[in-house]
Amino acid sequence: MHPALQLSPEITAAMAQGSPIVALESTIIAHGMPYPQNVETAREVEALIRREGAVPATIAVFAGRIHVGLTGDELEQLGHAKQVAKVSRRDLPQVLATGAIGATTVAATMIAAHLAGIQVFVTGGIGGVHRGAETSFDISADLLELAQTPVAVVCAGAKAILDLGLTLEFLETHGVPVIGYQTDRFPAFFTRDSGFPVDFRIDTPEGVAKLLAVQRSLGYAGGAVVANPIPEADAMAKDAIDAIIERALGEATQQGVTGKRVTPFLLERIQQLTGGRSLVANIALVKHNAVVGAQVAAALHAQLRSTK
Ligand code: PSU
Ligand code: MN
Repeated sequence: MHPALQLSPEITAAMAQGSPIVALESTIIAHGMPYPQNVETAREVEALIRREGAVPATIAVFAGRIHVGLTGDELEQLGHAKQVAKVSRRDLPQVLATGAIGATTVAATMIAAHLAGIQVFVTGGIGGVHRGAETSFDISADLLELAQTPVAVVCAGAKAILDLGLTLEFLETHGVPVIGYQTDRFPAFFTRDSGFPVDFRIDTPEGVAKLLAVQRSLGYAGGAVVANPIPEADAMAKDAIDAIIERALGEATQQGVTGKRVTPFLLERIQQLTGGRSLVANIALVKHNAVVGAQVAAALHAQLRSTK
């Protein structure tokens, strides 16, 4: 094991037994949802993954180590966001070097998962190409990580705060397959259809696992996006959420928000402007992703075993 990693007893045991493991990020806890729903959701997501027969590995940085599998106390610390750094690829060496507390983004969680040998990762939504990126150059490091690190990310697509068309173009250029799980359409987080198609539709965990196993066997450097739409019953009305996103984007520009603050600013404003309705949807879709991600991890695990 890499010396920067600190595995929890549960993860150590899971690795020794060869159980399927699912990585989870922590920026969604520290900077993506308010307290206490963030910590409650994190615990519920872990429980759902266990119920599906896999082991959850929530990842964050404490005292110079990357923790893989967190204690209840560590989850609580992350939940009270104030002094928690948002850690993407760029930030990881600095936060490890200083010993600060850090919540890992999709990019940094992929790095940690890969170091630990975990191939499936569940989150809510990935970062992407921001609207206006042709002048701001604001493209999430998540996309570049997907291009270079072999971890599959199960998500509900990406929020329409982004330019989803450009996000998909970027992924195509970098050779990252975007799989629609039981859908032909790329989902837009709160809604089931961004207006863009996915590259490949796959309807079963075994089918997804097969594609991932073949991708691995070809020695590709990068990962994959498994886009799992929010359940119909929890989806939001497109017009309502679009208007709120426009308003939040306008405020970000007006207030000169740039760099790593952009995404957390927009997430918080959307939550405020929807009066918490978006948070309910967010929690529902993350839980759904946890179930699908655990099933994919179990299927991948079974396939890799049978081909050994
Ligand atoms: N999108 C969401 N919820 C989130 C994030 C993105 O709908 O919590 C978080 C994830 O951790 C993601 C990060 O990896 O924001 C992307 O930040 P940036 O755009 O600064 O790369
Ligand atoms: Mn950015």
